[in-house]
Amino acid sequence: GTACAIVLAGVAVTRAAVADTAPAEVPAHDVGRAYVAKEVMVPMRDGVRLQTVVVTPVGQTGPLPILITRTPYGVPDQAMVDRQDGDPKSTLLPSWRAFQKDGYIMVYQNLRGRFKSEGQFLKTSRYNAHDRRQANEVNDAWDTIDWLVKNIPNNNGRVGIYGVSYAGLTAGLTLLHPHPALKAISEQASPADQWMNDDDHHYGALRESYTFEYTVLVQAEKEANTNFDFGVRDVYSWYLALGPLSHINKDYLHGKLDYWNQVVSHPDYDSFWKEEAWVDKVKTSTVPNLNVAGFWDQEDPWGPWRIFRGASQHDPDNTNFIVAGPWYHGGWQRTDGGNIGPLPLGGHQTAVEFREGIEAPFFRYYLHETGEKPSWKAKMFETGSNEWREYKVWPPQDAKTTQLFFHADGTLSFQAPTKKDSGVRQYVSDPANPVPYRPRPISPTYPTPEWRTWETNDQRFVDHRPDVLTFVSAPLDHDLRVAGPLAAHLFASTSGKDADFVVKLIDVFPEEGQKAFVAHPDAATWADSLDGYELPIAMDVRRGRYLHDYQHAHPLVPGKVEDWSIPLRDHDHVFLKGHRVMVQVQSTWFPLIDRNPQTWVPSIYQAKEGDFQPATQKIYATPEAASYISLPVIEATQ
Ligand code: PG9
Repeated sequence: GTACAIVLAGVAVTRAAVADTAPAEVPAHDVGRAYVAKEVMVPMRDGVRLQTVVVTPVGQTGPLPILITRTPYGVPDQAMVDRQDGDPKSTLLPSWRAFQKDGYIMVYQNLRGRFKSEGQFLKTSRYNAHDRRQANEVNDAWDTIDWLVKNIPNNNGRVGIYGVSYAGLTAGLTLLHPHPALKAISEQASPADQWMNDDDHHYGALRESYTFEYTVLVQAEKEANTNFDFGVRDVYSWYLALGPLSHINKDYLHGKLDYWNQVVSHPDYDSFWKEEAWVDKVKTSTVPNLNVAGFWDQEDPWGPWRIFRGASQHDPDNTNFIVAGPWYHGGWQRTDGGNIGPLPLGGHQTAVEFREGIEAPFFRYYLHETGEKPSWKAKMFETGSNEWREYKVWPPQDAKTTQLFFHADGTLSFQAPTKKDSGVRQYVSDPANPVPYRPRPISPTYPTPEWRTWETNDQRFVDHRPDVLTFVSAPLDHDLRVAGPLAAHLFASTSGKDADFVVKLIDVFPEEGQKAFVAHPDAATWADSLDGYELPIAMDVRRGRYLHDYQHAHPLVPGKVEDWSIPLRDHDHVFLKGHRVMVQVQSTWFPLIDRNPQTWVPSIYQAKEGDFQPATQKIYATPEAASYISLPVIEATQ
């Protein structure tokens, strides 16, 4: 971004031109039609006016549908400029390119309180159906649609909303009270419940680096996206030197950023977070919705599945769909999807295939009323096999829940431990030396690209650490196809009174030696080879104080063996024959997740330096306490 230093409570921060989440550009030669962009201030019911850019194709002949994106990050430059055929300065947002053949009036709007939009930025998904004057994103979308269909000439009265992440959230929220002209939405990577999963917490464990850096991004300045300037190349060392989490306000923010204050004053799943959890109100499919999820989404991997499941409870007309693929957060809108991190995808351009073959036809059907309705409920790009798969129901009914057991000798197998190989493995977790969540130096969340693909990082960077337990299977003698929700069940104890357990399910690529260079001709150097690569397929964390009750934290009983159920979300992946399955277990994941003091404190956000103490963690692999991963396995059909 453009470096424009401002001062936030005594700290230098730099201003980024566009948030990481802004769509990427496509090359100028892809520009087809010419468009005219016009900025209007659209009035909301409370008088607040929102900065809105209306982009109309030049030479529009008949009425066209309207397709809206509502964002807190500023309207991207590409949407703001008039463009002409062949103008080398013109660029088009990737999905607009897929849409242009059909033709739409494209609308980009800044949310209230961001950039030139008036009012207060909400940073909340609260919605009270009984308060018709409440300022919220549901009503703002309603008022915007109402104004556009009445005021934009030559529209066909059919409106869609789509977008990624925050823009996905504003699309998803319309499900709660859709305007009659709203005929289709595509919620893409929307968060659903900021305490339970997605951006800010996972089951109550705080996503420290993300939540802090994101709050600065959107709340430090109204007309900019702000990147906190750490002054060091490796933010791991910055967060470690910071000490207890309370030092963020004490030393840097000084209570100036609302959202951060709310996060640290509501550690438990109290009414503050329950009211944020708008997805609990989604129980029926009110508007046709194409939910989109990335299997390696580092921000909102969970929301789309929850929204899809909520609307699936009552979907008599079959208008609620989900698409998922091998994508980082928003990757389906930014890239061609030919790879995810170092992983090639069988020659597919998964993101282009999504935009042209799924997203554009979806809006074509509902907004232009031509073409085909999706014949599937769920469509996944399955990794491993590298094939698109269609499902009439999700999760697939033919998946058989299969247990992959831990063994005391560090192996994993489909056989449960017996008395003979029964045992316990242990490690000491020290909050003073936490396990990095990705290889150091760790860059800031925004605006560097490394954050986007960290969930595909080779896990060999930690599997030798004494505080990371590794379990690994023998090479598979057949393909292991897994489609549906995964979970870990750890039987574990701690010597402390609180603890975190992180579980990673990993696909270990075979060692092919020199052959690797023949098999992967693109691998230019030794380091590029996928030989022995430890690719994470599913990862998550649970925090002990919320093991039995999300609303009230309770201490763990030192030494007591508990069943830690750790949901690992929905996936569709084939562990290929010859690959091995690995599980890693650890108790820190820093600074992605804040450090658990491992002693009892009423709120971790008020813990003192001395409260952070090492603890011994034990993982059981015995007949009575058999830790395992639960896999939805689909047997090969001959
Ligand atoms: N993950 C971001 C976000 C969405 C919604 C709320 C808060 C943050 C984003 O990429 O927009």
